[in-house]
Amino acid sequence: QMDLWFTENHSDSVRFSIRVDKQLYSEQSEYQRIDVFQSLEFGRLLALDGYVMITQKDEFIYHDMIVHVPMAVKKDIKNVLVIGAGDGGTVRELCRYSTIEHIDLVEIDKKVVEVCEEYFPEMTVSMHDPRLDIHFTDGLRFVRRKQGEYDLIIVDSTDPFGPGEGLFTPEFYGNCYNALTDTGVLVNQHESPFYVNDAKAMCRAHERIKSVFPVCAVYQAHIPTYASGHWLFGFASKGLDPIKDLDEQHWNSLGIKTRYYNTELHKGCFALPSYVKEML
Ligand code: AG3
Repeated sequence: QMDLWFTENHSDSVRFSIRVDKQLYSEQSEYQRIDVFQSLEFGRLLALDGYVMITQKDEFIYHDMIVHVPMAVKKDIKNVLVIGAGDGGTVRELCRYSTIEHIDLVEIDKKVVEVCEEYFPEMTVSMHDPRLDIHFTDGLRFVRRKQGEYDLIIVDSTDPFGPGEGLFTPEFYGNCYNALTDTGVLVNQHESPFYVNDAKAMCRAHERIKSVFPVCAVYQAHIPTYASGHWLFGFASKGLDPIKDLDEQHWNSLGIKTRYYNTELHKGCFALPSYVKEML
């Protein structure tokens, strides 16, 4: 009986381990270390620089929440910019909307896309959708030259160190503001409020977004394989309100079947624990 474990070092004092059957892939790309494991409980697991990015068992939670929340608030979304997200999960959920005409996916690391196409076929199903243009470049640089053209920007990045660092800077958020239409929405993965270092990163990112966007809200989801299991997303806009502008009837009429998101949960996920509210 093999006893093989994947361990993520959250910090010097917290580790998170998942028993695995075998390691399927491991390589240092130009940007980061990419690992794929096969596990019993979570199916396949993708880690970048040692941190869990997705597992087959719980990726639906993250991708439902990063895509369907903004899509239900603004129903005429046509042009979308996605930054990071090389695993394909976010694009897969976006492509379920026939109203979307075009998606620019900006992923810095081509290797992530290649590895996921091989090991996570259920996540990369839409990576060849005719509406999708993939750009292998730095998202920070890509948004600089964009002006009022996107209805939605989704920042599906790694944590604020390593290749993802630039996607948490004031400059980046300012450029996202400029790249959005007047009714545009920015959604980002907002880190976790629980462990000290994650909470610091979360607060810093939130402060910076708040200094650029008039409407800023934070919503939560339970993601078992991310640090502490309590993960946040940021919703920012030039005016649209994440709850008041939700059109439940409209979204439900689309007939998009989801395993985590629903419009009841949409209203609930913006209600935050008191200790989190105090941090914002
Ligand atoms: N994006 C990474 C979210 C942050 C994970 N951080 C962590 N585990 N410390 C996930 C990519 C899914 N498309």
